[in-house]
Amino acid sequence: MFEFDIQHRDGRARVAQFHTPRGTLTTPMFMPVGTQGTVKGISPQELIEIKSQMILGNTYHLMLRPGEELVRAHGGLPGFTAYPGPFLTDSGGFQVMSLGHMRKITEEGVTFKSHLDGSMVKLTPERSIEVQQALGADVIMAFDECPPFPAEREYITRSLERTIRWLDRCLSVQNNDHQALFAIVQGGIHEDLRQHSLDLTLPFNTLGFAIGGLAVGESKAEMYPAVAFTAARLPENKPRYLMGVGHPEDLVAGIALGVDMFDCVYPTRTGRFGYALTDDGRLNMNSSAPRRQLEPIDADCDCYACRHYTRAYLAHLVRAEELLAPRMLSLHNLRYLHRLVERARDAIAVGEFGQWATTWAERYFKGQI
Ligand code: PRF
Ligand code: ZN
Repeated sequence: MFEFDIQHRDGRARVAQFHTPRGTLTTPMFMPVGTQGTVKGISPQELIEIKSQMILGNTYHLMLRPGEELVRAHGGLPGFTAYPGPFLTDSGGFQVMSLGHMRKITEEGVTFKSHLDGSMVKLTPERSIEVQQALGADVIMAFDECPPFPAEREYITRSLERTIRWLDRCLSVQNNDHQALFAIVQGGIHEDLRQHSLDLTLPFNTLGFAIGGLAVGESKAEMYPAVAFTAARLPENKPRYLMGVGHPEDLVAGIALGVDMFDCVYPTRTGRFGYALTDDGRLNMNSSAPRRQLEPIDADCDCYACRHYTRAYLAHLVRAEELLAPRMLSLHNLRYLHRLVERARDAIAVGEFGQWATTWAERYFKGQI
């Protein structure tokens, strides 16, 4: 049910078709984040229109509210959300770390105080998979621990070793063939710890592998080498997913290093804050310049906002705090990242990825204020 067919290669970058039960995905791809069972402000119809492929859901949020059984009663996330395409759910471990209070991590799992009602909740590898089975995503993630940054080497080591034992427990309860479980490589920014995690993770031979533990506060100069090291050692014929990344430049850098899948709240979050992504950098719609500009955010963009509205109108909506502003900026920003990976794929297909990436980056960073 899951196949990963590489169609083009250019350096370490590749274009592939990832076949899943709910459809075939073309990678490299950017996956919009729909934590609460909705990509904030964007309808499923709009997601289809901007050519989103796979949507992210979250174990932690959905098990606490509305509860995974309600989602199961709708036939899983596609029925619940009315987005008919493929989904991926994260296992909850990362969100417990960033949102749960008074968490206690033991070999058994993580106990934490719900950020919603303060009740004590337990999440174990087995429970995470059970919830993800109820949510019904096509790709589900192993229950891991993502240590904070910075963390002691000893802590990262003990944590990644426990993550492997948790992976083993996840696989022992993941018994259906319509959900692919991806393992997550940890190890922080240390090459030897990444290697240690790889040595323990790769033998499980899961249908895909994620690079976790990055974009948690380290610099990009620390993150990129860790991505390069890890991606180069993951199997060639399986999808590679860089979790929680990223910004436009991270997508371009990650694709160059052989990453196939990305997700991040950045396009929707920065859109809600009034920023629009363009090839000339990030445009602040709260600033004075766009208020008089009669052109679209991006003349090359085919999103609804760029086809219908001027920068001046959108800047007006932002200033007036109208609901349409965060919606249209989120829509545009998502489409920008989808177009960015589409352009990267086209460049890879004709063997011009390096040149395209350099040209793109020069313009993007020249435009940054
Ligand atoms: N593990 C999981 N989810 C994640 C991460 C991780 O390490 C990250 C790291 N940036 C984002 N989301 N399970
Ligand atoms: Zn647009």
